[in-house]
Amino acid sequence: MRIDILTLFPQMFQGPFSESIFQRAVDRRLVAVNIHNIRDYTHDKHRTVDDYAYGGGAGMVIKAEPVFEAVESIKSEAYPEQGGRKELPVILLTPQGRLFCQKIAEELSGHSHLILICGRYEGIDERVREHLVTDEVSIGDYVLSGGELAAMVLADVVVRLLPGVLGSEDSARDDSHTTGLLEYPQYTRPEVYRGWSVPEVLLSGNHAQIARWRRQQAILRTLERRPELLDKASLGVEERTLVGRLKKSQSTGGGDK
Ligand code: 9D3
Repeated sequence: MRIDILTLFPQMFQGPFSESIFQRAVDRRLVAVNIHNIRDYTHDKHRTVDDYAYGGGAGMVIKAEPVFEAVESIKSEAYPEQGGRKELPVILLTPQGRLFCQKIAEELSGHSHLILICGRYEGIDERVREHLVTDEVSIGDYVLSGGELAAMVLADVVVRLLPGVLGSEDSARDDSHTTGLLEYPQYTRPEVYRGWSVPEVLLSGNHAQIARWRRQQAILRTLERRPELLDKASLGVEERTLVGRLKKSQSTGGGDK
């Protein structure tokens, strides 16, 4: 997969993408990430990327022109034989976008090329949205200073899904967003730390019992912290009955595990 990121702050991308899993994917040519400074696509002496809003109001708006030229130049370079006219996701990171989740990441991981545009200031000229962008994504209901961190989150989540990126160790792990449950508690040595012991069952060597305990803990933890996840989680018949019973004891003020 190829990911091109358009930003006014290219330096922000230095650290996060040199992290282990991501860098390993780049080294193994499973993904190529190119960071582009929107300012490099201006033509005027002052390299102007933003301007006042028509109609007035505080704050600056990112100009359409350098953003269009950046996307068109990336497409022309990548697909010269099609005259740069290739349909691929051009995603604007914006608080107004659809809420990012594992499902959207899976959808995006099916494309061979993504272009991400990071917004800043009070916004971006609406013509970019209307005539260039194919998709708008937000990473959550909180206020970031710009789309850069959101683009990094999206890229990280998507790249992890590419075939061959995760070692068998990682991918075999039943992580919360594939089982639909939160993870079970984990322990490592020492067996007793400051008087706090590791649950007996984990030391038993009884693998069936351990698996059952972990599954039960995952369900319990999900019920306590993210009950809405249980509606979509894939649970067995007995597990559903267990959840039903636990919910009842919760509502009768059980407080008991
Ligand atoms: C001060 C401007 N705000 C007026 C209500 C709106 C606003 C615009 C741009 C608030 C934040 C931002 C910068 N954030 C993003 O560009 C952004 C974002 C976010 O803030 N939260 C979650 N996901 C994303 S994706 C891009």
